[in-house]
Amino acid sequence: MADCLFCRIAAGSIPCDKVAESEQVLAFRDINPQAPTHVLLIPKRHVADSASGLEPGHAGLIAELFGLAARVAAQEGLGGGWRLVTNVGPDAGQSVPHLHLHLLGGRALGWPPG
Ligand code: DGP
Repeated sequence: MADCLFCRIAAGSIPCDKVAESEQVLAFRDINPQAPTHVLLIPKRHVADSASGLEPGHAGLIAELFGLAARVAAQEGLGGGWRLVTNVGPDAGQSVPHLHLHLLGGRALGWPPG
């Protein structure tokens, strides 16, 4: 989608600090990090605005998102643990309507998140 920020990052027309990629997924550092490691994982193609738009046909993509998250966590040395978050809608604070996971780690994250 031409007017979607993360589509433009995936296309390379807006720069990002890339940490990894797989066939369908791009991982890059969040511009406003909430932890020492804060990486966003996005499908390169705009399949849904959020997790609420996912369908059974996206199973392979979802596995790839989680698989790349685990690879990045290992790459970042997060042996002590890490967290994946996906915000859906305004009450969750979602600001970019392109499905994405936040990978957070590098400090004690606390639970519940607040
Ligand atoms: P969410 O609030 O769940 O929609 O998360 C969107 C995240 O995207 C937020 O943590 C900040 C990040 N972000 C917004 N604009 C940019 C950008 O231009 N580059 C990068 N790397 N991250 C961005």
